[in-house]
Amino acid sequence: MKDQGVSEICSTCPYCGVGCGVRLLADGQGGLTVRGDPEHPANFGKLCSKGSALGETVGLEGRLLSPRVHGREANWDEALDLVAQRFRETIEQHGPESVGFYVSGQLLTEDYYVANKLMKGYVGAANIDTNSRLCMASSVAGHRRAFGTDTVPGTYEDLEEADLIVLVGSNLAWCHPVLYQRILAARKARGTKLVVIDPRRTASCDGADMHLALKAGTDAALFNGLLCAIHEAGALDKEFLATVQGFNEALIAASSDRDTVTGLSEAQLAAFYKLWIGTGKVVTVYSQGVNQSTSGSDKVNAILNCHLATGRIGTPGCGPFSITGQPNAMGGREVGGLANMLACHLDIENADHRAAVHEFWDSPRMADAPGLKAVDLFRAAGDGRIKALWIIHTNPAVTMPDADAVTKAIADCDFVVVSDITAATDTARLAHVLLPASAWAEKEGTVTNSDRTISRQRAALPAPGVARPDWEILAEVGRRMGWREAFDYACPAEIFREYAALSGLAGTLGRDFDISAKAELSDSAYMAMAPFRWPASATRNGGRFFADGRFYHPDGKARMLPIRYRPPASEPCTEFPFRLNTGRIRDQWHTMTRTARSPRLAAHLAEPFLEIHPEDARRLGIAPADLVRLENPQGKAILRARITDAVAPGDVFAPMHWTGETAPSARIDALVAANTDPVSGQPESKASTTAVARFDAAWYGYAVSATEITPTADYWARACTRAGWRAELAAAAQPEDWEAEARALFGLPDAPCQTVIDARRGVARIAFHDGDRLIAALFAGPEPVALKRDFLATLPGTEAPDALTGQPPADRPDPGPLVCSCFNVGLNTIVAAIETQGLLSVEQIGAALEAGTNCGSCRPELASILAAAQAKVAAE
Ligand SMILES: Nc1nc2c(c(=O)[nH]1)N[C@H]1C(S)=C(S)[C@@H](COP(=O)(O)OP(=O)(O)OC[C@H]3O[C@@H](n4cnc5c(=O)[nH]c(N)nc54)[C@H](O)[C@@H]3O)O[C@H]1N2
Ligand SMILES: Nc1nc2c(c(=O)[nH]1)N[C@H]1C(S)=C(S)[C@@H](COP(=O)(O)OP(=O)(O)OC[C@H]3O[C@@H](n4cnc5c(=O)[nH]c(N)nc54)[C@H](O)[C@@H]3O)O[C@H]1N2
Ligand code: SF4
Ligand SMILES: [Mo]
Repeated sequence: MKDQGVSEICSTCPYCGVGCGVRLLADGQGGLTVRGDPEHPANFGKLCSKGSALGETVGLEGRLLSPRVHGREANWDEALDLVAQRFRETIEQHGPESVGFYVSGQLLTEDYYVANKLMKGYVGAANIDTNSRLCMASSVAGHRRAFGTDTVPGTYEDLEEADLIVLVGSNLAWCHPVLYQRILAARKARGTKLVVIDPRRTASCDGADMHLALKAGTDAALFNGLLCAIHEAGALDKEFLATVQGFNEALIAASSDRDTVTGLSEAQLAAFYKLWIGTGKVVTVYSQGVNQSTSGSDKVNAILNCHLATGRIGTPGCGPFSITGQPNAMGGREVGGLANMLACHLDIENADHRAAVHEFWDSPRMADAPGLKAVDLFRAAGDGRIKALWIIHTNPAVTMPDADAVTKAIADCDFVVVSDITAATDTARLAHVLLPASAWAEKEGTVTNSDRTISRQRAALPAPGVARPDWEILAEVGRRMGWREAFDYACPAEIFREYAALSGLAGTLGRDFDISAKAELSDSAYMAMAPFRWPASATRNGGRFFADGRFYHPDGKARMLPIRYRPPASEPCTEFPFRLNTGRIRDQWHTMTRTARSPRLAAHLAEPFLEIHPEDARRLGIAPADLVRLENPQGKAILRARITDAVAPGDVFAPMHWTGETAPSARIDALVAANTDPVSGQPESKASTTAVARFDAAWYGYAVSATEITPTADYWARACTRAGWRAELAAAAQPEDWEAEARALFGLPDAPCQTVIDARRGVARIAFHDGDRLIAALFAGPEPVALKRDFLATLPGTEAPDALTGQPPADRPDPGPLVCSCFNVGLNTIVAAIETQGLLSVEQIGAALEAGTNCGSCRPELASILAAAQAKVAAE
């Protein structure tokens, strides 16, 4: 859709499930300006740090620009014919169950629709699963058990109309920043109370009234305790309970659980229960701390039980709110991306549903049973049951639990196809055939965000090389496998119409996902389609669900489930005493293939780390900036220690983002056990166990360079900077020749260099120049090297005559680690301004330095920097 006068294009951010609207302006030379869409109902013009930096990530370096077959460049016909032929032959010889697709909640709905149709209707098996299995599957299972349908009842407005918001296992401040800012704004206006339930203190706690640091995995016991307290307080909604089955059984089960397993004090529990029960308008938001658990579905139902028992569902400011992670996680659930669902909320186990879809597609076959879920799909690839696997828009060699085993399974599989936009990912490296996809801002389609709003993604840039949209690649293969008519789509609008028509059929079968009002949309109306919330049918238009007491089980009633707390699958023991929690950081997206290309996003946290409690660190002899080694039966890792009481003693936390490309020893999923929830099949990504020890490095190094650094040390982590690259290094043995080490590191066999080397003490500083410009420098020593890192990172490409001192000149103070990525403001600058200008609030910091005044993603951190500075003053 073009804005009048200006050639801005309205689209949707490709990152999180908030689904912010963006306005795109191409400069005609491959560049793109991105701003928030003031009219989009998800964000009304706001963007977070990742959304604001989108323009920095659309460059073509690293892009996969042409198909590759066995590592060599190929044309589309050759690559597609090979894929179609190998899949067809495998099916002929070994049956439809011998092939699989592993897809992604980042695919557009149209891509997903074609993939699902190809597998379930034409291959005739259901071995298509998605990374949403690692993300939303427990919420899907919980919703289906309680409501008879996988539906989020509420809308984003509820976050503004609630009087209490409870974040359970959600670091909303970093993972859904625009929603967190919407909550903080409402809080300012109406005093909304905010409670965070998370074993770890996170940025989301900075704005909260209460942080319940429960013991990992005990959420079900906590919400069982709440259900009992609701009952005891006489706070049940008896009228609403007439539309709910299973209350007594749920209460009996809850009463036999003990909320003391949460490790929270009686006073904390009582205060939380009182607040929840005493506040009419409550929204309970939950995310991966709930879903990624072997009791994830039960945690979800324990939460839903409390909302059903009080009738707090589907009315303004009320309801459980499973917040989706990926931009189209919700769309994927709607369109049947999971191995145990059909499209449009139709059930694969239901013979009538299967028959209806079969007839609608007029397809030769139809899957008649659920397929393999992600963890089992890769196990089957590893043991030869799956002989041809197509991985689309996801990087499982990094993000699946037991990632080393998954990497081996992909490597061992007879035939692996990967569709990606990035040439070198840990998964792409294992493919027999690589297919170049068009990226965000180069293609057309739709996505559904966390509150059921369907928005268009639109193209503003031409696709580079011969890249093609994912739906088109899938349709090409479908046609080449012999199903010409079924996959003869000319454009995404055609796919969308077919999907909308199928949803109408689902509507007649009594399902809620019905967008049949869009089934006759013209191509131009599809191109201009404004965001809308489903349902969109002749009888229903948007709105909330379930306040009317109408649910989607055959009897029309909801279900409360009897839930009993179960601990995580692996309990800490003598050998593996630590509980390993994992998750996200503010400025990186998953395996960093896009966000790591933005220097300002990379500057926020430039290195993988392990949060560990000060007592544990002391006991293990781990000092600040030391490296730590993790080891468990699945794998090993080396990360930087970050000693903090944000985690409980015995717990450690590591981010999920680093990969073979960015920090090979920090692929944390190598240590995550592949234990899954028995109902949802979702892996327990947040509760493995591990041993932790200090990593005894013989030397530590820091390197900066104008060109890409490719280290080989035992530990390394690299990030891009405005001036080139930076890297942290460490190894168990000293190099024999420091200068040779540095030359290999930078790929500079002949460049002139300055050196300060004391081989006996193990100290080396080496700088390479090209004329009078510094091109690379290495600083190494036997201890973690104390340097002005952020300053040094700016030096490549400049004269920097004193680079080897490692110190900035007096007139150029070191800004310190980046806090505000929009205005490039570092920690030291902020602390200095607080101290010298006597700043007293986040607003005053903004007025003085601009920090926090654009996207707001760093406001929680500014608040904690301010609090720390004030505490320091108070102590002085
Ligand atoms: N910056 C950024 N934002 C993102 C993403 C990203 O990669 N980067 N990814 C997107 C995606 S796909 C997703 S799914 C979402 C995820 O969004 P979130 O779920 O908010 O993010 P996580 O950091 O994975 O986990 C949330 C919290 O769960 C806590 N937790 C661990 N165990 C437990 C437990 O037993 N109980 C409770 N109550 N809490 C526990 C962790 O300490 C962590 O702080 O983020 C989306 N947004
Ligand atoms: N330990 C641990 N592991 C986790 C989690 C956790 O909390 N802890 N969280 C899990 C969750 S919730 C999620 S959602 C997953 C996410 O994990 P993944 O989906 O595996 O991670 P991404 O980095 O998002 O992978 C997306 C890939 O698609 C490529 N790509 C980008 N755009 C396009 C496109 O338009 N078309 C195609 N074909 N490819 C494209 C990118 O280059 C990249 O390789 O990780 C899971 N793994
Ligand atoms: S909150 Fe940030 S990452 Fe999520 S959709 Fe909005 S701009 Fe994108
Ligand atoms: Mo996710």
